[in-house]
Amino acid sequence: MKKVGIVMGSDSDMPVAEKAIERLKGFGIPYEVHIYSAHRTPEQAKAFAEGAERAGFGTIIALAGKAAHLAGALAANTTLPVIGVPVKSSTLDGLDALLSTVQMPGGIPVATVAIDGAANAAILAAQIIATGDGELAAAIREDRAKAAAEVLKKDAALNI
Ligand code: RP5
Repeated sequence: MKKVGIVMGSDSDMPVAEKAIERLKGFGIPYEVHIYSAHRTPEQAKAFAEGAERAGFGTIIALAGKAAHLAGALAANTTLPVIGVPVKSSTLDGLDALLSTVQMPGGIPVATVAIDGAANAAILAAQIIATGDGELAAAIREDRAKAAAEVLKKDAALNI
């Protein structure tokens, strides 16, 4: 199975990254976690993106806060799908990171999830990997069915 690369701009992004890691573990998807910054270690970020396909990655999740250019910088150097997670780590409540991540110029897309939306990023990554893996696709369907059943259980328990 193809791996998912989780790249964060700083170790301070780890609490958010953990939500993605938990989901990928739940689906049994292999992953690697790295700290490469678009600004502090631009060469290493570029090298990772350039080598990612050859290294067996199927998609990359990039988490960054503040002037969050990491997802875009990785996307500029690979044709693998890149999922951007804007991290709420600034005085602007993550809106800065959201806009920095989502407003990509034409031709270099980044699939941007919600602020701190690392769990959804992992699910989207799983869905991308699952396009070539029927067993994983079934596991994702099962996961959704379980989540739906939980909602319906809560509905049935309403007593107002
Ligand atoms: C970004 O700046 C990182 O992704 C992080 O979210 C934010 C703050 O980084 P630190 O100053 O905590 O290292 O590049």
